[in-house]
Amino acid sequence: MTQHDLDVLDEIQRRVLWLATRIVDAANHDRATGDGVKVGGHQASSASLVTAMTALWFAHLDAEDRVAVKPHASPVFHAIQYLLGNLDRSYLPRLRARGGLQSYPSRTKDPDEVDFSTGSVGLGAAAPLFAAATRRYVDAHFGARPHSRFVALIGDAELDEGNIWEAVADPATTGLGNVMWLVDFNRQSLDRVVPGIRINQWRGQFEAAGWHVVEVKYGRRLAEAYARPGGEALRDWIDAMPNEQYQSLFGLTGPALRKQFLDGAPAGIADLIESVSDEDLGPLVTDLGGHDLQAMLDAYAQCDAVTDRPSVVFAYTVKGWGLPIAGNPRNHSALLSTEQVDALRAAQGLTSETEWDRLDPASPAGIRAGARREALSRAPRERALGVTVPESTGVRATKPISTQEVFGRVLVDLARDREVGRYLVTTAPDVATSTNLAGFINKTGVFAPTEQRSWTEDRMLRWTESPAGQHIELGISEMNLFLLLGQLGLSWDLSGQPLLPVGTVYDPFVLRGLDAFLYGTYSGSRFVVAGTPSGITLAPEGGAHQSTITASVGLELPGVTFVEPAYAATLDWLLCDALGQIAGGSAPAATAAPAEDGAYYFRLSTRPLDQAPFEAARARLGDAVLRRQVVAGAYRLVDAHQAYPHLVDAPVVQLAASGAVLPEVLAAAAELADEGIAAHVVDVTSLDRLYRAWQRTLRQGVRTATVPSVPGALRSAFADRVPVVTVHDAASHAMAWLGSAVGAPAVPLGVDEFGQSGSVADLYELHDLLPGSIVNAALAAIALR
Ligand SMILES: Cc1ncc(C[n+]2csc(CCOP(=O)(O)OP(=O)(O)O)c2C)c(N)n1
Ligand SMILES: [Mg+2]
Repeated sequence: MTQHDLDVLDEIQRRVLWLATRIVDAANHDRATGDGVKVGGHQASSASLVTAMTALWFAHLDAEDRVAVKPHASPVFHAIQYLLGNLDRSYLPRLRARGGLQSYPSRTKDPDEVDFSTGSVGLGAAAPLFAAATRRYVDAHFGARPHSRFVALIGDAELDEGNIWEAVADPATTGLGNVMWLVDFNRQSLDRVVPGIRINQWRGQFEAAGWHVVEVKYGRRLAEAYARPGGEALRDWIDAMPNEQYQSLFGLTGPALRKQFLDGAPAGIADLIESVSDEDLGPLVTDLGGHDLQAMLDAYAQCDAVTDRPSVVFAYTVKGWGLPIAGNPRNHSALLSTEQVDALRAAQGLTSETEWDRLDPASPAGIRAGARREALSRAPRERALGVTVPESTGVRATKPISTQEVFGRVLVDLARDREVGRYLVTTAPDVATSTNLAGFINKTGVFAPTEQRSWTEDRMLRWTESPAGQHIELGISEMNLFLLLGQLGLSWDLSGQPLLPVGTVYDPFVLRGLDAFLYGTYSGSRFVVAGTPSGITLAPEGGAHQSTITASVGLELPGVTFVEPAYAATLDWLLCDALGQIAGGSAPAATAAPAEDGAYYFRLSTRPLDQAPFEAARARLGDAVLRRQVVAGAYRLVDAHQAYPHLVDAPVVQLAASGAVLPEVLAAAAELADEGIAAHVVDVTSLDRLYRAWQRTLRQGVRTATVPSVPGALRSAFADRVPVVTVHDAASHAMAWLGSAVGAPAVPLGVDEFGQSGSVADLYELHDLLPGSIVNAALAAIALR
């Protein structure tokens, strides 16, 4: 770069710093929220990345590159988008306001184009790595896309998050030469100056994982001082200085700064800086590479040159760079005073009339911005896959079968489908075989970037690894599972190829990856995940492997549709429907519900269930009606009045249940019939869809001050105002609301304590899930009426 170009970039970065600072300032000082809650924002964390980000957007990135921006630098991102002409000026004073700029970059909520959402530190950092792994998969299966670089801008304290190291260590992310992480190495976290000197540890960890490491430590001024006679000693002293001492220099000037700098220094250092004036000493000793545009551009070029492994750049920066709060250990959430903002505005040559202006389009800076806008503009991407997923694979089971087994079979069947098969991609954190993906893997193989020789022959499981494989195996990291699923589900956008991603995980360990699950769905990703096996029905495995709260989690997660089928055909219909929706098909006509725009969570079991009761319901209702009800969330598995016509005038109760416990519920209904009570049995296939349907009508009533109706999905399966017993191999709370929904007392049965090892019958007995308890619960529900 010529000096002229660097001067232009410098002018741009000064404007970026101003806008980012003022965006936060305006949020806090120009708007009255009237609620007494501090608005907040991060001027210091933003300033820290101004140089690196200016260099990226105004001199390095291409249109196809994708960047994750650390959460607290969102004002810098928006300032840059504004200067590029991609964001309307009206948004600038609206950081953290409803409908305005989000506090942290959001794919789904920000007005400008955000590649990766960030916020929960660590996740946004790892996301581009999994996006790059997804691109490698897409290129191998569908032909090479235009080259992209996947960049993450991350805070140095983010490296404390374990998920970072899980991502770096996983074999699925090795060798990704188009990845660059840029660590904003300001040596400060939220609370404190990060103790000691950690760079050597970080470097060692990255290098051990096969990464290329670049350090951008010093700026030009210090580099020149080091080049002078004796300069090496100066460098050694600064290198050896603990973070705490180095950071303390930022608050000092004059003789006090000199004294602090020399505290503990070996003999001779004082002489080396004797000729540096008090005025120049501060700028010299705090001259770090992360604020040197040329040094940053050189570092990016070094990363581009290494194409066989990911790169990480440690850019030494100053938190609060260019602001009066620079380097202050307490600056994380500090806001400049109005006077300080006024001074900064004046120093920019701006006034309150011109403060939000874009760069003058006729100036060299404005011309560069215009050219960069052109260079970075992207073609629109298509989200829909444009294939038709069948409504059913026609899976049939004559013998008792578990939902986990049916899940595996349906996937194998879909893999054979000419249209759909090639878009399926599965992934699991070392539980592919124990969650019944073996059939799919036998059929499609395991993905590896290059052909791998197989050393063993196993007729039951052909673990053939090649670029054609459609299963991506991960190490045991549920974080990585959900991060990868999240990126596979955004492949249409980030890699120009929609996919049908399916992941499996032991249900209790969904919680282990929960924040990454949320991250994916908050980012608008669409995928299927099966939590299997689940509940205390996984009886012998004991309390550490039995999930109880996951049904509630699935029900409550926004952007996720939770389903828990019990019978083969119901799983088949629900899974085909879910994949159909992800492929961009229409919403289930039956429910007249709005199209679901999110992921699907299937909670499954290894308990084989007799399919005969379902076949009886099928004979009674017919496939078309039954399928519609199953997809909408519930159907009447046993209609007591049809099954026991003599009970037509008997007291009525309804037993609602999901999943593995249905045999006990059916047995209870039979016992109740013997006692002269008519018990309908409702198989709740999607608690989530039922709840949403109910909520929709309630909210409609609330918003229009009218009496809510009973939604169709509930009406077709449940009897109005008839007492309910809910039975679930999950926390009893998840289904307890059904009583309210049907307008009758409810007795919720479920698992509200940790489980233990035993047989299914042992544990069902312990948790009141055996038919006898269900019968008693039914009598109680009737009595409560
Ligand atoms: C998972 C998570 N935990 C905690 C926080 C709160 N938090 C936000 S920023 C931050 C410190 C970040 O320090 P660093 O990564 O060094 O960023 P910078 O110094 O650039 O602000 C913390 C603890 C968060 N956003 N996410
Ligand atoms: Mg930091």
